[in-house]
Amino acid sequence: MNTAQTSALLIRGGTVVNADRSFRADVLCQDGQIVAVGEGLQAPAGATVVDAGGQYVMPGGIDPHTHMQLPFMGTVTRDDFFSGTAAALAGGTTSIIDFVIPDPQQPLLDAYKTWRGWAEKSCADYGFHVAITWWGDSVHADMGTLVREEGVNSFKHFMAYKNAIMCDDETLVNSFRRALELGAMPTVHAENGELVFLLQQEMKNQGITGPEGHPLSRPPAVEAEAAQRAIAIADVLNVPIYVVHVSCAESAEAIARARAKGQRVYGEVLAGHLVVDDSVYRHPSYEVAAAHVMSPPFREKSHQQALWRGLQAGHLHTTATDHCTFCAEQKAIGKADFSKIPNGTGGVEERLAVLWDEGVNSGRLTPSEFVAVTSANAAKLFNLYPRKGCVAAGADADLVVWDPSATKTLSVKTQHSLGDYNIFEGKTVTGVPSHTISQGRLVYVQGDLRVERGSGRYLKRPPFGPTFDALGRKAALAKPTAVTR
Ligand code: URQ
Ligand code: ZN
Ligand code: ZN
Repeated sequence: MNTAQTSALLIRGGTVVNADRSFRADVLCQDGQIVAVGEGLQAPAGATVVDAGGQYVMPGGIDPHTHMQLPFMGTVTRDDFFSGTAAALAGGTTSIIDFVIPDPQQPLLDAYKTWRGWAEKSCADYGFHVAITWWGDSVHADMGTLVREEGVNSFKHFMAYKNAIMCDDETLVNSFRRALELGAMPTVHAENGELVFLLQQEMKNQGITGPEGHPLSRPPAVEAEAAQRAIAIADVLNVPIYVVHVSCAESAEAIARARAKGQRVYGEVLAGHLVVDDSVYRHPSYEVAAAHVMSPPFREKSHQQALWRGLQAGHLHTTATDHCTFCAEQKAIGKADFSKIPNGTGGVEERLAVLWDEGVNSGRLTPSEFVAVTSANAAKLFNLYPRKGCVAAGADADLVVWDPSATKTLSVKTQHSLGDYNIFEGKTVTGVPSHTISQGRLVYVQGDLRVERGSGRYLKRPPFGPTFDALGRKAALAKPTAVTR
């Protein structure tokens, strides 16, 4: 008998924070769901009671951008779906949306089945965006199957990574139009892959082969061109669009301009891009500089204010991590040629603490805005709301009890990720999870991780229908379908 099916959990004495408001309330969970939110709730016999006095009780974080167990640039990321979701839970994130990335010409459904198999070991709930890396009749057909039968309602397009997974405009146009037909959200990695390729050659021709060449080959203009192009294509086709890892002011401004004229464009910001700058690429140690090679690259510091302003203004909507961890020996693949350094950094465990410390403690975000950008908006945009992303009766019992006065120094020495680097190394934050609850079970308690391999569930995300929700997105016609394992 699964104990989660019978034991109750009462979180008492805390302040509940949802995206719309904060209020004093207890939270009662039973059989994996929140069953009551209110003051003075009684604990049923045998219930576990968590004292949340002086703490916040918030929806578990949703990270809409991770790459666990990703085969990429000749190697595979160090975190698999178990270690990566365990790290997420340790940081208060209770759901991830990862990516199925088919090889060009590989049937989408084949790749989807492979990734579903890999993800079986997850210990937190997970969904998949499916990448469109080529175009053909079978892609058109498989997109329909994925939406109608597999609960995929978002399709990713890499505009970078020429000679690998890069989409040309023909693929973008065909796939965006198909997504609109299906009620799915197209998302883009917006960098002009042709320009990146040419600038990489130019750097190397000038004898620049070290990691310092990485940001030089991907300046903000290369990202902004692709962001503007993707937004323009979406505008002509009248399809919503979600831009992942917006890293620079120019892209944020392009999104703001489009939204100001009523276009449905949504933006995602990585925790890393909010606090790490491009000085890392000039570090004398190859290992340190290479550890920070990810795309789009960490930018000159002034871009960070534009990203914070975007989150505050509401034209950037979600935060993520793009958790994609490679260790030093893997990063060494590019020792003689920076364009071969596997792109990716970690952060799935640190995202909430970094956003709280830099966002709420600084006064940039209210606690409710923190919940919006770490959980609720991702749930709404990818049609998991209100099952996920809010503390309310009927929602999944995915919660984080947040101690706003506890401090922690983020470090590779204490992280749960299997990566061997931490891009937030040495950063001392105030405000960390004291408890994480997943499916109504205590999975993290004051540093003690109590995860169960394979306990995570695949999240089916229905397509959007013809009506609109609070974010201007087409709200789900169908209720989120039952949980499947
Ligand atoms: O581009 C991505 O999002 C994947 C391949 C992770 N790597 C990265 O550098 N962002
Ligand atoms: Zn990307
Ligand atoms: Zn990514």
